[in-house]
Amino acid sequence: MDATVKKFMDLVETKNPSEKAFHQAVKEVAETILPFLDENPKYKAVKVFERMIEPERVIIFRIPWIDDKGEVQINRGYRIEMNSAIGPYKGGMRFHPTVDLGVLKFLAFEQVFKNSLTSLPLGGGKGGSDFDPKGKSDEEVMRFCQSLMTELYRHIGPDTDVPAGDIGVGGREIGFMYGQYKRIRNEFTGVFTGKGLEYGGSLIRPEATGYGTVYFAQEMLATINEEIKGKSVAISGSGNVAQFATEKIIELGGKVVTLSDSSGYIYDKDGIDSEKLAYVQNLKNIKRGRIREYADEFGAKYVEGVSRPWMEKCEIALPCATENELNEEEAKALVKNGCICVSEGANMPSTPEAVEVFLENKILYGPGKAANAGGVATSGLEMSQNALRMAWTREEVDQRLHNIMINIHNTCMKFGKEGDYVNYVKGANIGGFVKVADAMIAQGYV
Ligand code: NDP
Ligand code: 2IT
Repeated sequence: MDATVKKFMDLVETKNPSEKAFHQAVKEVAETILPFLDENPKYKAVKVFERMIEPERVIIFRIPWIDDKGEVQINRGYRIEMNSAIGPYKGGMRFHPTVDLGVLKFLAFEQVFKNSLTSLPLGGGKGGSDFDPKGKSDEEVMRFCQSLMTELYRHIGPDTDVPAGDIGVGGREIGFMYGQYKRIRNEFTGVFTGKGLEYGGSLIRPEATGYGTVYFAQEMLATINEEIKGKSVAISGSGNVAQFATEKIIELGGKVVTLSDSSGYIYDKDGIDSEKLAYVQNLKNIKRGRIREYADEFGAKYVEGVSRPWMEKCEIALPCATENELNEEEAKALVKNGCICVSEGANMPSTPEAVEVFLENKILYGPGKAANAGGVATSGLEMSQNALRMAWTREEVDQRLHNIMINIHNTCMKFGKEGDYVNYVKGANIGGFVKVADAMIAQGYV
């Protein structure tokens, strides 16, 4: 490790012990930002980067609720208000048993750069709970969401902090949290994004992260005169992001051969078509079943206990499940099997060693903070529509989303070009950093 990065990381690790995911996210950014600071001393002198790794505010709270058996349950709630230099805190809520302070700080930190890349006025935040929605009844989820919001309402607002969905938080959970906020505050306002269409949601927001990840892949492929049409695509996950990445790949003439959940993955040599995707959406969103059932229904291969489909042959890989779901060995297998493009729908799905393999082999690699920014960008568009008290058409929102992804790609090209190769990691980190850093300098030591 470079000595400057090591010194910086020693400080981060000492100050934030046992926050491994946060260390990983900061280190990845530090590797490109610290050299950039040496070339641009105006940022270094006022310690902008040192300030950016310190959240503006962290809220941790108790969430008591009663389960269907009448027993008291206690979860922990969080909201990390990371950076508001360029707009209100913005970022999703995650409900998953692995949620802790370090995970949410990594996500909030990434969100600051991602939101800046969208070119919309969005600061960075993230929140959630160690609550596991799996196996809970709708009533239990509602009681939990209401208890969470009974505390969180005092910290958020349409011009302060605007949460949205993430793992384990979809339309159902957002509805319950929004309802409780409105009830307590007596305000009908755009305090959440990802809302239902009936109460202020935006068309295309559910599709946006998956579509955006594919639009970003399209842009990367165009730089080497390639396209999605006719290519085999491996996708992990089968939730919101994976479903709509699949939908867009099908529309563009690619062939999706894998999907997964935390129990295993399916490989369908014939490809997942629209009809099979509709089955997955019903299975996952309505029945809340397991991906194994897809294999039973369509006679595809199912690998139990392996959630990561990366040893299967593909030309494009879209990791759309969770962090660190693609390691060095899997990255090497992807490259060896002819994969030319990795576009990350998930946040930090590739380990640092895997990223190294992609960069060394000079394949197209779009890191999450650029490639999955379409979700939060469309959240920004939902906020604009709420402020205008208007709703744009599906075509209009999709067009704006597409243009934002093209712009993010251009920003990455601008800051990431290394000869013939585009280092999108460097491009996204520096491209995201500059706007936030300039705003922080303009606002003084706050
Ligand atoms: P969902 O909850 O809708 O889906 C998550 C999927 O990933 C499920 O198939 C789930 O399987 C699987 N998964 C989750 N955790 C694990 C794990 N630890 N190991 C293996 N599989 C796992 O979430 P989203 O689709 O919204 O989010 C997916 C990723 O995309 C996350 O990294 C999220 O941060 C990122 N993202 C999401 C955005 C959004 O707008 N929703 C925007 C930008 C990024 P199972 O059902 O078995 O749990
Ligand atoms: O990681 C992310 O960008 C999200 N989960 C979406 C955040 C948002 O506010 O739409």
